Amino acid sequence: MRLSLASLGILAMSVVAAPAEPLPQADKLPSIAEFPDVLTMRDGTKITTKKDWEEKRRPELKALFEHYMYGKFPAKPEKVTAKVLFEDAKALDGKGTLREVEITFGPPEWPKIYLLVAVPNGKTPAACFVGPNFGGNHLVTSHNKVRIPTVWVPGNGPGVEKGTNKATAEGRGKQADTWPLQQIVEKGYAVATFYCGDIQPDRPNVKEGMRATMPLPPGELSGSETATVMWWAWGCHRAVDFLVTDKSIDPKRLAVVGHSRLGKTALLAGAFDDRIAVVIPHQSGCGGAGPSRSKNAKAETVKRITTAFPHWFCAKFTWFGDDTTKLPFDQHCLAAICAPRPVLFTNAEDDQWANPPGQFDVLTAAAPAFKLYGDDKPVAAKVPEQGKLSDERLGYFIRAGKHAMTPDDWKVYMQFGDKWLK
Ligand code: GTR
Repeated sequence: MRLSLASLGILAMSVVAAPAEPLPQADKLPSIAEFPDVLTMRDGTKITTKKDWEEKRRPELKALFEHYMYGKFPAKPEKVTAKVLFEDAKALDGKGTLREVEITFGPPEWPKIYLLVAVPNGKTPAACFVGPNFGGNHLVTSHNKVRIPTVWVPGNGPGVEKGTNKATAEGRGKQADTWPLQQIVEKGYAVATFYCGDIQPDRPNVKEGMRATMPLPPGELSGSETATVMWWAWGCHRAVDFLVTDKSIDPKRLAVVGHSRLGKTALLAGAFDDRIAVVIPHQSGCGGAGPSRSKNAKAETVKRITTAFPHWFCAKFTWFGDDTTKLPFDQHCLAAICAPRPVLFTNAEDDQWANPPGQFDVLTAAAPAFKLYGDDKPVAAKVPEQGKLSDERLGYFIRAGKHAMTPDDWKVYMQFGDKWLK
């Protein structure tokens, strides 16, 4: 089956306005010690209406994030096509239909996405969680028809032969807990995931993935070129291109989910694509839901992340490693761009590296944008107790335990979905 999505005219992406004049270097930016006010434009104008927010401040913020942090938001592909590689209507103990879809969106040499989609039998069209995974679809199910990635995968993943960075069938089902397909379809939700490395392998200095389509010498990112987290987010949008045409999915009820570096991705993907109804970055930390102006000494810093993972962000973000007060935004502005769509930050107590208390501050500072849409109490007054979901429009959850995405975390995503996606 081949579907032409572009012909359906559904690729409406948000438009990013170019700033009126060139944006300055970090040393020419004012120092702002606390989070910059989300409703104040760079020129000092206060935003008080939804209209001005959507027409002025929101595009300004998007342009700033592109320029200084994630790099350019790539244009939408002219044509997106989908081919179902296999379908099993009796998968997941007969509870769901499992299929894998090859999504093509460029010339033949460009990467493709392989989207694994599980849909609850008899309960369609269903709300759907979508997001990238760390090492391949084959890791999240032992179904033997699921494709094994042929591109570079992280060497420490299950079933990867030492020193090869090649995925093998040994890995099948070894990370089924991270995307618990059956648990999700049993609750009446659909779920869709793809290997992030199919769009951009998680390593710097190699001309591969979407980076190979850019006119750059290998590894060279000098300014605001599209960085890896942005490519992953853009990949989520290509998955959405398909999902909104799939009859078994409700296109109005899509939630993006991701863990850690892929949680950073989920937040960015939600901010830059209004087709996504709910945004769930899990333990995403610095560069995601965690503030750059961090007050938590145990949390990852901009300096550290841009040193250890320079390719995740555009080169200009390194300017702010020694002085985050120069940033003309903080991560509350990214959450605010999602308004009025619900956003849930989920965390774990032992994962201070991801800065759970700082993430709550980010939600609080994003609230004024949500209030413009008439929600007078978009965020809880204080951090909820451990294990208890605060399900406001700017939701928050923290549990005991470590850095991981678990079946219990999925229960929380679905609890939030029961409120905001039903
Ligand atoms: C860490 C990184 C974090 C987080 C994490 C992950 O090494 O410092 O920002 O993204 O990796 O993705 O698991």
